[in-house]
Amino acid sequence: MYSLVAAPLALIFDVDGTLADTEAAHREAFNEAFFEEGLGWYWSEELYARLLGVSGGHERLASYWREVEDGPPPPSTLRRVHAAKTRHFTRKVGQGQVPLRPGVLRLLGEAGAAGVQLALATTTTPANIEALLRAPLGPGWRAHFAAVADGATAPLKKPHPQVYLQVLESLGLPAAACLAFEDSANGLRAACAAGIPTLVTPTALTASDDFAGALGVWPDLGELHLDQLGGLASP
Ligand code: XBP
Ligand code: MG
Repeated sequence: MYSLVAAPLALIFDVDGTLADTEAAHREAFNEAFFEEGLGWYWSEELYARLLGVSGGHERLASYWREVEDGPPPPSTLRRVHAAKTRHFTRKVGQGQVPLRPGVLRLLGEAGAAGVQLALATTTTPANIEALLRAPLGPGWRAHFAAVADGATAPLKKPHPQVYLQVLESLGLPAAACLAFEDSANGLRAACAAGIPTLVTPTALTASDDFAGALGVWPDLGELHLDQLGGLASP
């Protein structure tokens, strides 16, 4: 059964992997925190691609700890290691090391000019969002977004739909009037569970994910313009 998606009233963007290809910087930051803590761990690209199946850096750490250590992960250690990792990540990203992906800044501008609302729905921390968006959007980046739901507002991480449900409530819009952008299977499942039509732009780390249920899978947003978003066939 296919129905056409009307021109969306709001665009809801995932952050990591969608607005910017940040996971390489996250992985480096995790490894720098592990070295600092003397944990003797090192997450290779291959291992990290598997660990990304767990959304949320804190949850990812706990899951890996249970995999490789005896006994449950000490909460205070998890908090300390994740805080160290966030310091390393925000330093890297704050130096402008991670640019927005192709087409993102243009699409944000087109939406703003057309009065289409913008929102963020992410499992990452507020500090990471701030560090990532200050460089391309300036210190007033938050004003571009009508709603932001993140790891601080939504303890239940993707594929749970909590961040998307929070954004829909803040926007006061029905799911079908919005369009979500994601990079991963967990993110797609979260947006679909909230009933939101979703476009996927995978990264190298998520290219082999299962994107069943997506409106479409694009390499990036470089060729996609706002006026093309209405009329997409939804599954
Ligand atoms: C992707 C995630 C995040 C990042 C790490 O978030 O799962 O956990 O991998 O960031 P998104 P934190 O929903 O934006 O794709 O360590 O801050 O969680
Ligand atoms: Mg993502």
